[in-house]
Amino acid sequence: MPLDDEARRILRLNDKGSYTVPTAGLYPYQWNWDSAFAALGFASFDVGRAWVELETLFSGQWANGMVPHILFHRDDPGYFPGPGIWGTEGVAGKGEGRVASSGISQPPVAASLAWRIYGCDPALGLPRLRALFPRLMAFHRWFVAARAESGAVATTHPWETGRDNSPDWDAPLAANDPVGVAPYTRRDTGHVNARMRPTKEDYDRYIWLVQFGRARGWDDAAIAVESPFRMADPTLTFILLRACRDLGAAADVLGEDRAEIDGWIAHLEAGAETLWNPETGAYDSRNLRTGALSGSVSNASFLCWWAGLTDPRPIPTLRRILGAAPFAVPSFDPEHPKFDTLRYWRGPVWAVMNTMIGLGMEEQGLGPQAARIKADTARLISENGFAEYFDPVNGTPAGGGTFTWTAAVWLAWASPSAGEG
Ligand code: 9WN
Repeated sequence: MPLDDEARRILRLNDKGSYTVPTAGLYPYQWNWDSAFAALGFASFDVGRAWVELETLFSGQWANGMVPHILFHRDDPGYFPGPGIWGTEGVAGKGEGRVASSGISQPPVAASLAWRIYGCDPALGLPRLRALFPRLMAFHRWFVAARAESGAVATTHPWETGRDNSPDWDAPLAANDPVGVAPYTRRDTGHVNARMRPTKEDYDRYIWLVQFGRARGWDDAAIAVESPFRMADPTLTFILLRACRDLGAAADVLGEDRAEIDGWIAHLEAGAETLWNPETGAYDSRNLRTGALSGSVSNASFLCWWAGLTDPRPIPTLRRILGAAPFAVPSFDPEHPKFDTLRYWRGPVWAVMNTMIGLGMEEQGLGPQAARIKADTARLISENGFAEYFDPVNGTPAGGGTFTWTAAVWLAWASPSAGEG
């Protein structure tokens, strides 16, 4: 199928040998969750290369278990903020790791995708899964210890959630005046129309939070106590919960003890319930400084089924959102005044989110709605290309082009040939 060929061409185009960039120019480094999806895409035609992608990602793991959101393998002035701004060299948690990196993490989808990649070729995958297992355990252990004090997983920076400028973060960001941000030049708006990107007000606050973490030597305990931004997030919570279930399945195959993993699952399941918002009929983010829920219905709300929760409560809200958006799943509620069809995580459709939402819904018996989401994703890609994200009203491709994770989930899920052979 020609689109399958094009998707494989994109993965090869963005392949730097042992890791893959999300797209040349706009994102010239290895990103955490993008890389895990890249591995899933490679697994459809080169399982060995898929494992290498994950192994390179975990080569950047810090001594405390954290896997950074960006690994700066080779300096590139085309992206801001680069390694010099993060200032992670020599910090305590980083240990002896040699790869320059950011100081925060990203949604921990790696164990879930490693488990799927293992399933593509168990004979090849068994030793690779065995070698990665302790690193995955350390990553999850770090998340639970450093971020899950409320049960749900909290974030210290919008970039960590992967949903950078979601309206979820508006209130806590607005409450914090970004005083003392050093002058900087954005690079993203040199690659992509500024209309499709976060605003300057957002960026000032993103950089303020980077300076805040750096000033504390990226010390998790200090940041947990002192940061004005501590949000319990459905993306991180649901993706970690699912990843723990998949890590548990891996433990069973490897003959490893899974008691610790089962403890994490119980903790996160209880935490997930603290994100339920009866007023919106959806899972939401919660400000741990004030206790307030955001009041947001986002695409992360519908990751509950990917997390393995059997919960019919969000179904009416899902139906409403599917009815309101010509293309599912919009990243933010189309009936909310803050909905914006093109601005990044405030409306556009993201194919990777659709993949997790759709797979989770299929597992939980929501087959017809899952089929709609998969069909919309396939149409968006086949009519508009492998874009970073898409306008949910008319399908306009937005952000970067020739995008790795869009190509990867085409091959692994949305393509009519996905799953064959
Ligand atoms: C900051 C790479 C990443 C994704 C995120 C997406 C965007 C970065 C940016 O691009 O974030 O991490 O500079 O805008 O929001 O989900 O991992 O594709």
